[in-house]
Amino acid sequence: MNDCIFCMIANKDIPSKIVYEDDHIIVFHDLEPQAPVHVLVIPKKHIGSMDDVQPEDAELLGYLMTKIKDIAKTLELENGYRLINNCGEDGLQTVKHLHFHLLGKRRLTWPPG
Ligand code: IU
Repeated sequence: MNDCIFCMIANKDIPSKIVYEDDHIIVFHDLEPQAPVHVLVIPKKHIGSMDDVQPEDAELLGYLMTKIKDIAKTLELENGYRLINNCGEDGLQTVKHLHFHLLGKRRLTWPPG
């Protein structure tokens, strides 16, 4: 999508600190980290949110999920981490390109605010 900031990051039209990339997903550091490690894992394909996921996205999103543990290992999150998706207004989603926050390197609290 032309005006999607995460599509621009995926296309390298906007610079980001990339942690991992392949043909299907890209992982980059969040600009406003909420933990010592805070990266965003996104599919390169533009999907607006969890609410926009279609049956044909199952393989892509299944693939993305299988990569999380490898990304966590690369980031040395051996003590654990949290994977978060914010969806829609009540979920406080601000960027309308599906993304998963991966946070770690501090003891996180529960429940989230
Ligand atoms: P949310 O789940 O949509 O609320 O999270 C969007 C995240 O994207 C948020 O943590 C921002 O700091 C982050 N972000 C970014 O890393 N780079 C950007 O150019 C923009 C947002 I816009």
